[in-house]
Amino acid sequence: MADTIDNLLHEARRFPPSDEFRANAIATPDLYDAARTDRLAFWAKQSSSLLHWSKPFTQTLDWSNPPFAKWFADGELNVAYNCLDRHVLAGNGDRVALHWEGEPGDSRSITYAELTDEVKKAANLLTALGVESGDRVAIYLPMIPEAIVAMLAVARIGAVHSVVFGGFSAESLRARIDDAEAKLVITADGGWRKGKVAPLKPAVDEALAIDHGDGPATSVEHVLVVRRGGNDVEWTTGRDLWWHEEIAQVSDEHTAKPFPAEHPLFILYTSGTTGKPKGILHTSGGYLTQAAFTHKYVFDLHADTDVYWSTADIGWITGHTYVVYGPLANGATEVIYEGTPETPGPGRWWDIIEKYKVSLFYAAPTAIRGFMKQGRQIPQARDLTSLRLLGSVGEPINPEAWIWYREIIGRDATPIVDTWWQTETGAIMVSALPGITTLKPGSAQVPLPGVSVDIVTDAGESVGPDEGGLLVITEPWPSMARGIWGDPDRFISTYWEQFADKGFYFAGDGARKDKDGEIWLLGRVDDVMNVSGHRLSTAEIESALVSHPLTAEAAVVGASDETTGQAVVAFVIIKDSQRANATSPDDVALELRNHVAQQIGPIARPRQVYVVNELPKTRSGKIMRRLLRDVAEGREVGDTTTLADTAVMQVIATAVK
Ligand code: 6R9
Repeated sequence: MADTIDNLLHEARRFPPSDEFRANAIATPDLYDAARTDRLAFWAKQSSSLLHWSKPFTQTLDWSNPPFAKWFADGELNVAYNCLDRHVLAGNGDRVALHWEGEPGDSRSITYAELTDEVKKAANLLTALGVESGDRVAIYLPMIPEAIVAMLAVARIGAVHSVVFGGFSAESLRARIDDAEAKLVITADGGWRKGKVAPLKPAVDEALAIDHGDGPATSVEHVLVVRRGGNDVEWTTGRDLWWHEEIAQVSDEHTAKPFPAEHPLFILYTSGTTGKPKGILHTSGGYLTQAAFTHKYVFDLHADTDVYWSTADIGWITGHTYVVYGPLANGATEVIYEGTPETPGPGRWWDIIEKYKVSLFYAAPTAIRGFMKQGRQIPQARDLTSLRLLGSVGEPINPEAWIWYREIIGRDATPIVDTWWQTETGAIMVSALPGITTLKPGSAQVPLPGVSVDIVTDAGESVGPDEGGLLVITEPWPSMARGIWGDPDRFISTYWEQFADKGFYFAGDGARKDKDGEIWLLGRVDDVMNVSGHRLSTAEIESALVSHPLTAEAAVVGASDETTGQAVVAFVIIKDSQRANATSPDDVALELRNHVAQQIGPIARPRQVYVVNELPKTRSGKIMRRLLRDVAEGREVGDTTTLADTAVMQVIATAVK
């Protein structure tokens, strides 16, 4: 099936690096040469030069028990020490680590020396609460500095964190607590979202009270509560503790003890489309190596001058690798922001960039398309000239959104890195390197040095230029998942069985190679549509829809159809500035159906185009097409627990009727 995914996109715009950017770029072409010559030696060198090893490793990769890799296994390090103490010892204690911006407008700048002290205190507190190396700690916090302090304190004592998106339901939180048998939950009374306090502690109380018939007993011994929202909370004496009261009683002296490279660092649950969430397990040395390497080279980090901002929530893998571990391992100065992009008004992100003079900015396509919907006047009213590089992650970025991002946010000058990776890969795998790669809007482009990616047929054969197939990773990489918590068989069956004979990792994404052999992501394989025997990708049709002046954002699904097997059904959001030109939904539908047919071919012409105000998205901004398929096929809408806003489906279902 893979080799019949039609390849239909014709995007010819090219953006070579400017001479100025190239001259100062951190990445140099010899990285590719070095990695090609000896991949393991390349990673060994990166690891020893980017990290502090308390006990240096002598072995790079142990692949004797695939797919369970061990990287740098005889080495020892402390992850938190690498992110904190060593920068202070190197004389950078006064450098700002975090510029934190609260949603109501309060802010705090925290230096590396201060952050190190905070984490030392928190580490002492965790130890005092009986948390030991290997124990699991659930973190359910808003985007406040304590979230980062908590993660690093857990890492510092060799415990394992499981961060759950603030705002996930009590039921989802409980499932994750139970699966990991967490001993401690760190939460807040509430956090600011959309101008009000969204309570968190009540959800923890509710989660811990759930009784599945065997009594409400849980593994949780304590709930540590940060005061943020100021909302009233109920209190279970003996179990619940205020963070600020406890932290005031512990010492800020703490020596970080080294742990073996393969010591578990965190579990992060990915929902997947079906079944119970998978607790993806990451360990220490390999993960931190690739986090630091990719953060430095993909974002062209000049740690002493850049101000970096990834807008990702810590509940997402992007928040782990590119808010916490990568930037802090590299001694970067970064911005973190508590709230939503449109609070108190639609320009909030641009205000933050202006305020902190952000130079490196990393966001999701869903946000970019949201800003396209609102119009360019909003960012153009701010001074964004500090920006010198933009990144994208989470979904394919449509070429039109890419161009808008570059022109309106990047003053038609900054490189854009479109970074493909997954919770399971731990760090970026496919991306341009700024200063080297000539950029192609809509393509994630090339595997990073030391990373081996291919696009293959169902039989695992490499596809030729201009052909589509399945994205696989053909060699182990340092930050790869080490398993699914408590379920090694599921790890094998989900990712490694498809191409067991070849030993490839199956990512679950469709992709194609262009004439230059560069990679274009086409969407999840589960979402591929089959229309009269032609396999059509979601990404291509959505990009065609977004290339029409009326459209800000689009989602397409395949709905069962008596004549064609499946038919394309599209859901589109109209740009605010085009509302006046889109008063008749029938005219809009006709216009967009014809546009797709003309851009791609008659086979891709949507059977229906529905104009909607919102699309169902996960908290990391991915469109949940499964739910739209339910609507398109007139079914009861399925499990919506991982939606950012559960009310959205109601509105869409009504709009469609
Ligand atoms: C980092 C992250 C992983 C899935 C992945 C793919 C999609 C992520 C992408 C992209 C096209 C990109 N994805 N980045 N698709 N271009 N640059 O998103 O992790 O939440 O685990 O999702 O996201 O489908 O397989 P995660």
